[in-house]
Amino acid sequence: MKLVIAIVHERDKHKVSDALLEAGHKFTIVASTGGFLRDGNVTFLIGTEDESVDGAIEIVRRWCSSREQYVTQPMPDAIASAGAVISPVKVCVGGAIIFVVDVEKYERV
Ligand code: 2BA
Ligand code: 2BA
Repeated sequence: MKLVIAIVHERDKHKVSDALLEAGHKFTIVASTGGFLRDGNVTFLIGTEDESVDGAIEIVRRWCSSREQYVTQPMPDAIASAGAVISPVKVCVGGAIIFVVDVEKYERV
């Protein structure tokens, strides 16, 4: 068994969860926050048999779109207090970030 951890943009949450449900996956959605942009995102935890991992990833891939965003990077305090001006930088966010990890034990008690 594997645990698929998928970090998805808030805007794609409903499309991904509807498609996962339709395909019969069991999953949990956790509200999360990107460390860099500090925007809300959601983390899907999908516990699934090995042979269904690719199907789950394909669903996430299909329903998550990448987008470009301009951000002003957080500045270290010392630089900010010196009055430095920084210009926004363009970052590409998503589609989705996916990790797959082995599940040592799965129990429903
Ligand atoms: P954030 O940390 O808010 O990052 C949003 C986007 O900003 C990233 O998009 C990336 O394009 C850029 N970015 C992030 N950290 C950066 C840095 N130190 N320097 C320059 N640019 C940076 P994605 O890579 O698509 O990531 C989307 C979200 O997925 C991230 O939101 C974070 O919540 C999560 N994530 C990405 N990589 C991760 C990792 N290795 N471990 C855990 N979470 C991760
Ligand atoms: P929910 O997803 O809200 O599911 C509540 C209950 O509905 C489940 O109880 C199960 O009896 C049923 N259920 C869920 N998905 C189903 C599906 N695709 N087809 C048929 N019945 C389904 P539990 O199995 O005790 O799960 C309780 C909660 O634990 C779930 O809440 C979910 O948040 C999490 N969970 C369960 N299995 C998971 C897995 N494989 N991966 C990640 N999270 C899981």
